[in-house]
Amino acid sequence: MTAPTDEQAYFDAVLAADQRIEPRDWMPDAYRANLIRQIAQHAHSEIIGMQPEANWLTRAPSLRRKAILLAKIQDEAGHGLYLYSAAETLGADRGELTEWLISGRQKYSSIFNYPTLNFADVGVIGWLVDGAAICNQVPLCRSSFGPYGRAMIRVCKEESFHQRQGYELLMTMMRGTDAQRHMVQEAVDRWWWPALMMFGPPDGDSPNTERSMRWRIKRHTNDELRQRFVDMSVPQAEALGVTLPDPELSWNDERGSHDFGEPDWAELSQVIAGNGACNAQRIEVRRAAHEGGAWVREAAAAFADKNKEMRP
Ligand code: FAQ
Repeated sequence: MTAPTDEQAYFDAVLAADQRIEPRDWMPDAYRANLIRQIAQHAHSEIIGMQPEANWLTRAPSLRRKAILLAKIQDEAGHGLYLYSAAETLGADRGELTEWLISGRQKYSSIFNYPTLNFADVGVIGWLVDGAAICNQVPLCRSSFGPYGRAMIRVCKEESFHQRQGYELLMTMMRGTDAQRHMVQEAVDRWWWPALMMFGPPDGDSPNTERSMRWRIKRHTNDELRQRFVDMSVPQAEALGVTLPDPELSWNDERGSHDFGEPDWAELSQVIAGNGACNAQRIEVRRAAHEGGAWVREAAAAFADKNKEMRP
């Protein structure tokens, strides 16, 4: 492709050809700001998302379950780091992003503001929360911004393992006692609707979707992905032997998809606004970890300075 002299025209041509914008390419300020917004929110979600499952690390019922859970939580930390790195290629400052998370200026996913009340929650988070994350993130592998799309490829591979470990845990519990089956069903009842809310508000109330799709950052609308997730989850629930807590859920032959009930959008707004069950606790834990880690950052900076001085 010959590069047009006009930078905007070149940017438009790259998007029209479904190619990638790279960090050194010219890009509109609003494209850059929108990417930083989404990538930072995504990174914060991965980091805050470690907390609900970490609640069960010390009480995992076997060494095997503990090792799996530990590996999964460590993966989430890694995802956060790839994503902060991707945001840095756009000129964002990682320290500033963390400050913005802690001060409430930037958001993170609503889903991580719900409590994990029993061990089946670990399985249900893997199955439904990581399942929803995969559904949302596989199309992001084709995001127009190179570093984001490439980070997503690796993240999605790891999310697949997370989803499977959750499903396998639930299968095991469903083959167990009545009490275990009850725990699984009770956890599904609590997580189903919040999982549907992960895809964001309905399309009519989603201010960012139109522009993000035009810029090929997002490839599908919130409602399209929510529908895909419902269609994917119904047969999985049947195979598991659990009931999804939606009396309106039914197959629609004409549409070739499931009809389903309306999530409680007022609840989503409340959780996003900081009023969910665990918002305050999640931010407090993150703040304490950040402050507790100050000495590591200082030591790393001092070490880097020392190395610079010693270089010939
Ligand atoms: N929670 O105009 P839209 C994971 C905000 S997966 C909180 O539709 P957009 C893996 C939105 O930011 C979870 N806020 O926005 C894991 C916007 O506010 P703003 C993270 C939400 O960007 C699993 C406003 O509402 N995944 O962590 C939510 O076009 C297990 C209006 O919304 C990602 O972040 C919500 N649910 O679409 C980790 C994926 N929904 O910024 C540990 C990448 C919307 O204008 C354990 N992100 N908002 O002030 C995306 O795909 C998109 O950003 C959406 C939202 C789909 C989340």
